[in-house]
Amino acid sequence: MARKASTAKQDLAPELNFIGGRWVPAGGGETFPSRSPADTRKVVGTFPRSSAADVKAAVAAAQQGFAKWRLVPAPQRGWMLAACAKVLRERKEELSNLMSREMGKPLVEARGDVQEAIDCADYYAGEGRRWFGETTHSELPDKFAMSIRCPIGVCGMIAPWNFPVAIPAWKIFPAILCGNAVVFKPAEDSPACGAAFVKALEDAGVPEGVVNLVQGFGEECGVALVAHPDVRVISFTGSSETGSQIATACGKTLKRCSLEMGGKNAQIVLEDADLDLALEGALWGAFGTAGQRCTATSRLILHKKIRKEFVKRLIKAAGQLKIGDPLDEKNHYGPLVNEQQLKRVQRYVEIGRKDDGAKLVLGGKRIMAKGLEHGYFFEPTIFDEVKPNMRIAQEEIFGPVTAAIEVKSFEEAVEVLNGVPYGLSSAVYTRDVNRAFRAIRDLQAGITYVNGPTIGAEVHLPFGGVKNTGNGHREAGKQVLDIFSEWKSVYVDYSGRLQKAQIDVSG
Ligand code: UN1
Repeated sequence: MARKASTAKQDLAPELNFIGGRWVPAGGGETFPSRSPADTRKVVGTFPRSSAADVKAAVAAAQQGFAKWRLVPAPQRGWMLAACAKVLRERKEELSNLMSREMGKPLVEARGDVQEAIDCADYYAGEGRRWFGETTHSELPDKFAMSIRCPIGVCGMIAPWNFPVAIPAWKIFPAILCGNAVVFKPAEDSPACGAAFVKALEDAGVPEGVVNLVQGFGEECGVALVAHPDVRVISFTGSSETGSQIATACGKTLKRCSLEMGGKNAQIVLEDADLDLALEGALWGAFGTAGQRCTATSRLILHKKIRKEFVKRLIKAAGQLKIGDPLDEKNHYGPLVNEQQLKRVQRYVEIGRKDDGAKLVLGGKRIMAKGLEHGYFFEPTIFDEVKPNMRIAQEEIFGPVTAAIEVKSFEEAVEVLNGVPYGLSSAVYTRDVNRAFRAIRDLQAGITYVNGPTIGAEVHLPFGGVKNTGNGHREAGKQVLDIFSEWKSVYVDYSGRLQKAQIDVSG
């Protein structure tokens, strides 16, 4: 394989793979372009189109990296994360700018994305000194017992484009804190962000082989990563369909697999809610990031006493949102990420209008205004009089589309919120503390907000969902350490004789 020397430090996002501490092209020499969704004539960069052979090389490099890294004391691994936080902080503006150009989220949100990665590095840097196990008493005399966390090996990270720095950070920082090595495949819609993130880690001093990067497409290199026998853990964020295929493949090679998938999140607004607050929450939750968050508010469950008023005010406020160039700070949101997403959103608008028979009360169209016609911009879209079983109220759309559903009571609101196959985020707006706590107890979701929108999870709390949203794991928080480490129980017998557990002591 022709190998280029490592790139200069000032190169923000090298257009190469990163394997064993070197920036290299794909073995087959193939490439693919990353285009700006705000103007597809603009190419952000050209990245390696990797194959199974590249994955093999990256896994081999990761195994070598792992052999040394696992022996570095956890607090020192934490220091490395502190160094990563510093470099990310220094590059925040450049990274945010690149992100807005590459995947289209507005600059202010791109800064938030990079900040989430910085927060993550800071948090897990501290966890390096809290890599605790437990000590306990043996049932036998002169015997010591404890449990310790151990690294696992090579972890494959398959990340989405919608949080192209934050989500890789959620996955990679805790994994390497636990002493593992990583092969990271960014989404094909955000390769530049993936490369820039890995470059920051390299420049922070992460040793060679510990973090490896393979660019390309799911079918060509993602599948190979999942199938590789030396990869012990797969962490995936994306659609439930792909997640299910990954879980099946991981089952065959008995890999641990952590899946973070779809959502159909709802905000409940009860009749006693502060409507101004609920309105701001709905606007941000439904249309922030053009609705392209797995936590986005794609349903509004509204008490019948306030539905008409709330929808009227939402139409007015959403109608005033500015959509356009994500680098222009006056705009509220930018384009959808690609043509496929645009078509998906258009298809769901048709389904909502025709098949479902819901009432389209705002938007519903691609924006073709002058200057925006080369991008995938879409109007803020609201459906009213939606019934809970309609497809637009059941299936994930991933765009600036929300569906208003009327309910008669708190109990019905809970039932409607729970009546979908997903369970990631949920929100309830009420001034009644009793109903707030009942919602916390009864809503089937991994996250519940009281008087706040469905988006905006913080890195030191567990993140994930129930039902088809996940497979029982949680990212972020200290809970993610259970994905990236193995527990070992240790017994030290200092009696100098054979002691038989369950036999020498009987109750
Ligand atoms: C995602 O969309 O996959 O809670 C993650 C939020 C963000 C993370 C979203 N902090 O909205």
